This record gives sequence, structure tokens and C-alpha cells, in this order.
Amino acid sequence: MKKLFLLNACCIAMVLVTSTSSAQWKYEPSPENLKNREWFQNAKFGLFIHWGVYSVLGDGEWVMNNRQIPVRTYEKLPAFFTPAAFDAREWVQMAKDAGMKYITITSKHHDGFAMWDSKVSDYNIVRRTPYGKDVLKMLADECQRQGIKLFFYHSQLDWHHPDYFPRGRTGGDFTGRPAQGDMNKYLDYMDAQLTELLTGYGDVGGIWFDGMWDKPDADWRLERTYKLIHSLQPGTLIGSNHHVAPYDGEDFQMFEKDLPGHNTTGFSGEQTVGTLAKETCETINHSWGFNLKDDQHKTKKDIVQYIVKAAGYDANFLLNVGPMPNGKIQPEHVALLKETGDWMRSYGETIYGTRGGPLTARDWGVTTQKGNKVYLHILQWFDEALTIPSWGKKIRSAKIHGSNTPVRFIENEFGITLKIPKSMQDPVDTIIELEVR
Ligand code: FHN
Repeated sequence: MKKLFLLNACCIAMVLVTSTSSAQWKYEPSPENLKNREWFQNAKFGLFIHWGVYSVLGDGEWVMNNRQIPVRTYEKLPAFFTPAAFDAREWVQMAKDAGMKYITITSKHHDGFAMWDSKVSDYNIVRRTPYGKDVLKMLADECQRQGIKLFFYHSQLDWHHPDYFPRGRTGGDFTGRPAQGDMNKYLDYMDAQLTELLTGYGDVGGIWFDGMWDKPDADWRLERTYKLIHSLQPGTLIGSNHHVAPYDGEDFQMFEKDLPGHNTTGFSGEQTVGTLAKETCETINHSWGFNLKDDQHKTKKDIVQYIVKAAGYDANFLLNVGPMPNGKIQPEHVALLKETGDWMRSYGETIYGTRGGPLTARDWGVTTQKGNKVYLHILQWFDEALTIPSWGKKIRSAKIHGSNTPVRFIENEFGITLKIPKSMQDPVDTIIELEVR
């Protein structure tokens, strides 16, 4: 019965959507969506969670493709997924204490396994695992309760579904799927599952798509899917990790393991920086999904400086953890997030609600601004005098943020030179608060 209702809801929405799909479609974000974009830009810091049955093997979220595990074999994994120690309250509290304002969790990753009680497919956590509970529902309720927004990561790429055809760059013949299929049937299935997520889990802060890069030339019916999402929840922010310029219908732009405009990972070669709200996502170690051997954990300084740099580039920072199969987050990552929260409690005012600028990023650091305040975030500087260019505003005062310690400065044709004695410098971030007029 529920399946029929959902398919009807999806079809009605689809009829609505398809009947208006057209070449000259121009996406007009709703007032609610524009308000949520503002909220997003002020939020600045979120928790990314890559969690799924792949966590059981402790070898990251690409284990099915990397080890060339056929579908029929991989389908044995859910039987071992028993996260008895999963505690949504603990996860949300941890994110909140770290200074994070939203959580983005994998609803479905490339392995095609649904982490919620999907009526569209029984390849899900409720029907296929001994645990049998809808962790997304538990998390959505807890986020609602604690005032944290919940976003769903959703993979367009699918190594399990037979109609994800023609295959793409990954998930080839080793999956053992028949060498035929109908991509439109797969996209109908994807839209039906998205309809479930957008009609059964409260307010959805956003949908974080990933995987189009597997078949970059395919017709992904984006207009249809984006219209469906905004017809079900106009305020939901859509972003897609396709590594190219944003498409119509998208509300924010993400950059994987890079600051906007940078391309250290090779992902962002084609990616021009658009005018939408921006977000940089990064791993807390070197893995997205739980990886037993990965002890390349970042330090508090790495994380804080990344948050600050992202803010200087006018972008959010989405920091990832890969929970363990028992439902716990690795203790090293819990400790790192706690330390980060201590810093955000002390200096968050120079991040939350700010915008990047007025100066673009420099070797010594970045600037953020809010109202008549400009914050110089000096991340690496070895001298006691720093000269920055003027930008047309007069400096009324300068001080070490969070103290009443004035910072001496002179303004002249060469710019603004500030005297920052070593004793005032902080190895993580020396924040100079300028009051401007
Ligand atoms: O393949 C995925 C990967 O597993 C992970 O989800 C990251 C997150 O940004 N995105 C893809 C790699 O680009």
C-alpha cells in the first residue's frame, strides 16, 4: 500500500514536473530557498558522514569496486551490519559540540544500499540487516530535536541496480549484472527513492548528489529530478559533486578536497567557481568510509585552519567521519571534533555569519568580514610587522580578537602595517579584529 502511495506521489510530482520540462527552463529559487541559502552561508561548518554496509569490511566506501566484488557476493554484507551501539543523540550532540550547524549523511552511496526504510527497494537497512532499524529516521528526529539541519548525500551512480545501464567508468562487468538495462527506469527508481527521503524525514536541508562523473555524457534528467525535489520541498538546497560549473536548479556548489578555485586533487580541473553558496568537503583522515588501517588523522590545527581558509574563500567546510560498523565514531575523531569545538566556542564569531574578504587569500592567511568588522586570520607569519593593502575603508581600531589588547597600526600610501609582537601570535590562528568605517 505505502509503495503504491509513494509511486503515486512520485508519479503525480513527475507528471507535474515533466509536463513543464523544457529547453528554456530557468530555475527560479523560491523565497524559502533563498532564505536557506543565506542560512547555509552563515552556518559555515558541517559534519559529513559516510556510513553503510561497506563499513563492515573496514576498507572504505569503494571496497565493492576496488575488490571487484560481484553484486550477489556484496549482498551478503548487510547480514553482518549490526550497529547496536548507534546512538543518534550522541552523533548529533558531538556535531553540535564541535560547532557544526548541519549534518550531511550518505542515504545511498555507490553500492546502491539504502540506509533508510525504502519501500521502493528491499535492498535497505530495515529489510536486509539484523539491525532492522531506519537510522536516517532516528537521525532526522534527533536533528529536529537538537536544531541541527540534516542533508542527504545521494549517489546517482549505482553499482547494484540492473537498470543503471549503460555502465559507466566504474562498477563494470565484475558486478555480474545483465549486459542490458534501461537508464530511464533507473532514474525513475532514483526519483522514487528521493521522493521517500523528501516526504518521510521532515525538513531536508539539502540533497548532496554525487556520481555523475561516472557517466559524464549521460542524460541524467537533472531538470526532472531537481524540479521534483523543489516541488516536494522548495527550501531544500540541491548541490551536485559533478566537478563542473553548477547546472540550473542547483542551490550550492561543492568542492571536493579543495578550496574553491584550487585543484590540488585533480577533481576540479573543469570546475569554474560559480556565484552560488560554496562548500569544501574534506576527510578527517584519508578516507570517507571507515578504513581500519587509515591512521592519517588530521590535527586540530589542520581542521581549524581549513575551516578558516574555507571561510576566507566564502565557503563552508564539511568535515567527514566514517563511523565504524558497530555505530560508533572512532575515538580519535570524537576527540578531534571536541578540540575543534573548543576553538569554535572561543573564535566562532569570526567565522559564523561572515563572508570572505575584503582581501582575497594571501600567503599569511585570509580575511572574513561581518558588519563593520574585518577579521585578519594570520595562519602562518613569522615576522612582527604585516603590511596589507588598503581596500577603501578607514581602520578605526585594531585589536587581538577576543581580548582588549590593542594592535598598533599605521595607514599610509603603502597600505596598512600592523605590529604583531610574537607574544600575541597564536600558532593556530592569530586573529586581528579591525573595526572599519
Ligand atoms: O566516489 C565518491 C567518494 O566515495 C566520496 O563520496 C566523495 C565525497 O566527496 N565523492 C566521490 C569521489 O569524488
